[in-house]
Amino acid sequence: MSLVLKEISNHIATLTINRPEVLNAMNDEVVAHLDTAVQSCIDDDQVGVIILTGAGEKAFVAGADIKKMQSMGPEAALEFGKAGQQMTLTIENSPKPVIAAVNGFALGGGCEISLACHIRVASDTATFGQPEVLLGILPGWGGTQRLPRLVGSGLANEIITTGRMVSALEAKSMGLVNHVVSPDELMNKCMEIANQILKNGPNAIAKSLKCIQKRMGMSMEDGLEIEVKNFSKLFATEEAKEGLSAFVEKRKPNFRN
Ligand code: CO8
Repeated sequence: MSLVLKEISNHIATLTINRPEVLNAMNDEVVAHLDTAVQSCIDDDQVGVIILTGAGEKAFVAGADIKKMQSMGPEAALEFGKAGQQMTLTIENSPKPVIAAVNGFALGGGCEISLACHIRVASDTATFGQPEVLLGILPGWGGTQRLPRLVGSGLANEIITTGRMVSALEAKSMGLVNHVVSPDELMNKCMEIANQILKNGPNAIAKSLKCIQKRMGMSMEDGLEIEVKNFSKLFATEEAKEGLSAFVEKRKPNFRN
C-alpha cells in the first residue's frame, strides 16, 4: 500500500498520508513520498488545488517517527531535519494552494506540515501541538519559524515551551486554523474552498501566494537553517536520548537527574 495516496477529481488533488497504524508518523520514506506527491501535483496541469489529509479517523500526522529518531545522532538528525524542511518548503512554495484537512492529531512534525499549508481546516476532534520539548528535542520542520508568524511570538513561545495540546476551537481562536467543522463536514468544507479557488485565475493565485510568502522580514531559509542546526545539536544530549527512549518504552522521561 502506498505511503501517500493520490486521487485527482475535477482539478482537486487529494493526498492522504497513509500510515494509520502509527497515526501517520513520518519516517524518511513518508517524507520523500509526500514531497514527490506534492511536486507531481504542482507539475500536473490538471491539478489546481491540493488537499492534504491523514488516513484513519484519529490523526492527521502525530509527528515525525519517534522510533526512527531514537537511534539518530546529530548528523542523521540534520539530514532528516533538512529532508522534512524541504518537504515543507515544497508545500509552502506550491503555486497551487494547499489546504490541510486536519482530521485528528496534528502534533510535532504533523503540526509543522499543516503550518506549511496555505489554508488549514480542522475537524472539531483535531488537536494541535508542538510537544517536541517533552522528548528533549525541538520543532525541526519549521515550527519555530512558522508558528510565531501565524499566531505571534507570545502564543508560539507558550505552545512550544509547554508542549501542551491545543484544541481545534482554541486553534481557531488564535488564527491557527481558518475553519472548524464536524468530522463529517471536513472534506466537504475543503472541497467548497477548493472549488471557490478553482474559479479564479491560476497565475493570479500563484502570484498572490508568492507575494504573501515573500513579505516575511527574514527569509524562511535563514530561519530554518538556524532551527535545523539547533535541532541536530540536541541529538548529542542525554536529554534527547532520555526523552525519545521514554516514549518508546512507554514511561515518563526523567530530565532532571
Ligand atoms: N512516532 C512513532 N510512532 C508513533 C508516533 C510517533 N510520532 N505517534 C504515535 N505513534 C504510534 C504509537 O507508538 C502506537 O504504536 P504501537 O501501537 O505500536 O504502540 C500507535 O502509534 C498508536 O499510538 P498510541 O497508542 O500512543 O495512541 P493514543 O491514542 O494512546 O495516543 C498520541 C495518541 C497522544 C498522539 C500519542 O501517540 C503520542 O503522544 N504520540 C507522539 C506525539 C509526539 O510527540 N509527536 C511529536 C514527535 S517529534 C516530531 O514530530 C519532531 C518533528 C521535527 C523532526 C525533525 C527531524 C530531525
